Order: sequence, then structure tokens, then C-alpha cells
Amino acid sequence: MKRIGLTQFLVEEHRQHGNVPSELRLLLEVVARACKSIGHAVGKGALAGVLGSAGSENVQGEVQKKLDVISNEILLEANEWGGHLAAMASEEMETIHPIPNRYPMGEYLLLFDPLDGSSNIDVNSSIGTIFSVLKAPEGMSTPTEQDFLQPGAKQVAAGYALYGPQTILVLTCGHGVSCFTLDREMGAWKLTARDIKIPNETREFAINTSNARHWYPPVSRYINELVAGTTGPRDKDFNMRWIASMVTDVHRVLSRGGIFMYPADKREPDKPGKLRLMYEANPIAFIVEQAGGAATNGHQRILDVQPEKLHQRVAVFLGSKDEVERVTSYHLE
Ligand code: AHM
Ligand code: MG
Repeated sequence: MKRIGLTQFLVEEHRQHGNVPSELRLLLEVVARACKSIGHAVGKGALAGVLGSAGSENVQGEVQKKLDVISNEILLEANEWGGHLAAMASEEMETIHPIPNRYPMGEYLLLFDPLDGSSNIDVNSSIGTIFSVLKAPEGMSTPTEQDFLQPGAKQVAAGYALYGPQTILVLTCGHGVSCFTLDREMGAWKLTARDIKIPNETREFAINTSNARHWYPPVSRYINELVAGTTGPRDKDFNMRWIASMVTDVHRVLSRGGIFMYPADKREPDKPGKLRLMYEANPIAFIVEQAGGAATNGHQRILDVQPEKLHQRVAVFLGSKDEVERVTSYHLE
């Protein structure tokens, strides 16, 4: 089978749907190239001295790993000079990163979680990069944080790279979800799946059950029913998986169905859940919806949440549609 590359895919996608103008295509190609570099650093591991802690904390108060910092640098450097971006924002940086004056300013905004699943880095398990692309507001001259605070429904593209047994790139530009596999010898992304659809029928769920005692009643009820299996109201057995790398857990859901949850809980009522709306929940929700699944915060569609802060957190329920609708309905009862 002849496999097309990322550029050909994006050119043809634009021809068909008019959704990937050349500026956006160039931007996505640069992001994909940066992910290739991150994948290379990840693959070198101890040989390149990239494992372990960086000895610093990010704005969320989390200890940064060396690879968190390296991946952030790679994405910033790769995307600064091309002329298609106005500014960037990252999970690892407190404030936005406007494009330096020496480069032309473009019309897009890029947000990323440079290395998702950081706790997996030093144990050689799968990790990823998540990114989201927005259009800068009309008439914007100097980008500010406010310009980024657009609901996820406004994203023009989103994707993730997964550094696992294979390095892959999953992408949506608003007309379905495609997957590219990195041909390591050629150094090229090759299309390996298009129009990915999340199976609706599932017997698999993903949640960190060590937090069970902190959950709110709708989550406890839903999980208890799954765990009860054939002896409970669902009348079938469910299996559980938790990799602690959202990208990896979500990729499994995309591949064979399931539901992924990181709920809000009673520990920090003003911090709903752990995952970040702008860098994690929005791009993944866009992909999941484009693959026929659903994504809510228990009360509303994630893509409709109006962001108030760059680093805002959000509860997440996403994956196979019927399951997401069920757990959401328990919250609304
Ligand atoms: P990170 O961006 O700092 O890596 O944190 C996000 C990760 C997700 O990938 C994953 O789903 C979650 O944190 C795991 O959290 P926990 O360690 O509480 O299970
Ligand atoms: Mg993350």
C-alpha cells in the first residue's frame, strides 16, 4: 500500500474541505517536526542524559522533569520564526510567549503540553505531546493572555504525538481524525489511519481509583456500577486500564473504545480535577468528538466551556459516547 506523507494529506484535506490554508499547514508541519525531535530525545533517554528532574517547578507547582523543559524549548524554538504564529502558551510556562519582534507575526495561536504523562518518563513508559491551534482574534495587535481564552469549539486544529513502541501523530483539522506513524528510517510521518471512529460499545474504563475516597457521588455511583459487572445494573463485566499518561490512555480509547475520566473531587474544590482545559482537555475533546465520541466535564460539553484562566483545570469524562452520556446524566440528576 502506498502511504502518503503529512504534507500531501494536508494539501488534499484543504482541497476537499477548505480547512487547512497554507499558513496553517506550515504551522502543523513545524509542530510535527518538533514532535519528531522530542521523540528523538525521548528515545535516547539516559544515553543523552535527558532523564530525571530538572530541579525546577512549573506554574502549577509541579516538579519539572528535564524532558518537560527540553520539549518546551524544542517547541518554542521550532515555532518562533515561521511567521504563522502570533503567540504560544504552554503548560510549562506561567505567561504567554509572544513571537519575538525580529520575526513576522502571524494569525494563529499555539498551545501545548510539551510532554504529557511526565511521571512515566523515567520508567520508560509511553508519553506524549498535546497541541491546540486557535485563530488570533480579529484586529489583535499585541497578543495577551485574553486572546487565548476562547472556548475549545473555536480550535482550528488539534493533535497529539505519542512516543510509544511506535511514534505516532494523531491530528484533526475539524474534518475527522487521522493518524500518522513516524517512519524512523525516512524521518517522515506517513498516514496510517484516517477517519478514526471510537467504537461506542465498550467494556473498558480508565480512572485513577486511588482517589476513590475523594470522589463525588455521581462518579462513585458510575464506577460502582461498572465494577459490579454482571452482578450489577450494567449486566456485563468491565475491565480497567490506567497508564497515567492521558495521551496513551486516550489513544487506547480511540483505538478500541472506552471511557477516560479525571473527575473533580473533594480535595481542592476550587481546582476541578487535575487536567488543564487549554492544553489537555480542549485538544483531546476536539479529537474525541471528531472521532464520534463525547467529552464533558460532567455538566457540559468541554468544547463549550468558556475559559477564564490560561492554566485553568477541568474535570474530564471522554470517550465512547453512551458511557460519557451516562456518567454526565448522573451528574445532572
Ligand atoms: P502532566 O501533564 O504533568 O504529565 O500531568 C497530566 C497527567 C495525565 O497524562 C494523566 O492522565 C494524569 O496526569 C495522571 O495523573 P495521576 O498521576 O494522578 O494518575
Ligand atoms: Mg499533561
